[in-house]
Amino acid sequence: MTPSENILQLREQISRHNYAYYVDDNPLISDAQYDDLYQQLVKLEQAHPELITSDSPTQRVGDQPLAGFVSVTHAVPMFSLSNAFNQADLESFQKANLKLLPTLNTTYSAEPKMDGLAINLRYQNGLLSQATTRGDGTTGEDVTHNIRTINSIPLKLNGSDWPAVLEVRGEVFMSKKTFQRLNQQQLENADKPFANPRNAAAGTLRQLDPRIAAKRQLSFYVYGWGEVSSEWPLPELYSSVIEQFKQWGLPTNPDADVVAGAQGMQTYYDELRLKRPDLPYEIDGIVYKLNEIVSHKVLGFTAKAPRWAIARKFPAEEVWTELLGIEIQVGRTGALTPVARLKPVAVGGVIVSNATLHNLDEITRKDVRIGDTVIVRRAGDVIPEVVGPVLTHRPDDTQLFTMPQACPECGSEVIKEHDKAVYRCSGGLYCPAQRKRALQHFVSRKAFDIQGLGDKLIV
Ligand code: I6G
Repeated sequence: MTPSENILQLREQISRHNYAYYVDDNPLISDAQYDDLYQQLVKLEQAHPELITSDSPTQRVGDQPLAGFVSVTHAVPMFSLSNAFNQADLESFQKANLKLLPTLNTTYSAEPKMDGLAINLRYQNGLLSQATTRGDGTTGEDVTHNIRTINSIPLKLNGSDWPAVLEVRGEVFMSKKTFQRLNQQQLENADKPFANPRNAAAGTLRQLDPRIAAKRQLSFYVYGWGEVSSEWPLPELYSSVIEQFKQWGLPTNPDADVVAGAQGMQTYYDELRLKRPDLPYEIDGIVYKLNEIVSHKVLGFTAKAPRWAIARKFPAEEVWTELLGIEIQVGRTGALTPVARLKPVAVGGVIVSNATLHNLDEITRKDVRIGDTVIVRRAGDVIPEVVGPVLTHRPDDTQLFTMPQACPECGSEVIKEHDKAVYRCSGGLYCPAQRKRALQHFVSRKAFDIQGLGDKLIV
């Protein structure tokens, strides 16, 4: 075998094993065997640098950080989706489409809506040439350097029957497992943990240095397309397009399905809601698309979204836990905020042990007592909140909460503002908590933006 043939064979083997490992979650060889293949390739390429091409697995991670991000105008705009919040919304969606197209075949593809970021991947002659964020739908940012580090995204498509220009779209996300590992590392390095996997994925794509993205291990599922050169005979069904993408080596969501009518959509929803806590990734709903592509052409788009697709959102995840206590936080202006100390509980992909209770009026209105079993909710990026007590589980020995008369930080008198729900420490800058918060505010980006004087130094 010539070195050139050997190199091609090793690349092909490595990308096959990448797919088995990162997409199928079913490695066919040991890590040591994989490393061995990779090192063979590295050595051969070192001996024959003229044979290195950008689609080689050794070229995923560039070694130079970018100076900045470049804006890219999408060849075909990236739309968003209309939302449905209940079954009635889905029935209206179907009815409206039937009105526009009475012969409509109401078979839908159904797939989990990943809680990540939409990305456009452009392949030219089968090679990944550019990756762009959605941005405002018209213009995004070039994040090719980071996207190339995602091992499940092929740098070169399988086969040769792809169109010369093929843009695919999908979601970049971070699995729950990777997110937990990353946050553990953040804490060990005294860095701030990410609030949820979506923020972690967004923060990773925003890195200028691809070596950081490579360590963070993002994932990707394809769900659509943008510009495609005309020689490709687009299949008749959306599900067949996705199957074709899979054949070309692109990762597709294994939990996707094809369902019949509004009833089929409901059944898929019920089943996925039950599976949701055990899925390896966070989702915030389900996307349904008419499976017959001819109907996409007839129905077209509103100003913002396709008429042939809809996202059914899940209600915010709610869990029960114990309210261990209520502590007081003193803010920059002296306002006292009651904070619930909770028995740690997983909700919306993060462990929650504190939740704001806003103010005394809220606590009274919700009738929340220390010792209660409480319902905690977290919707998307929102700070966790206590929805209310589970009255059927209220023990006999719960304690009512009262606002302190003296500031817990400095002992100064607490004053209730007339006609307002706010209680305030009267200590001003004598109060160490107010001093600290005032200094944090002074140096923050919103105020004087003093670099290098972060929260860690202000104690
Ligand atoms: O944001 C999205 C998530 C999932 C999508 C989407 C999707 O399909 C499974 N599909 C389209 C067509 C769009 N956004 C615009």
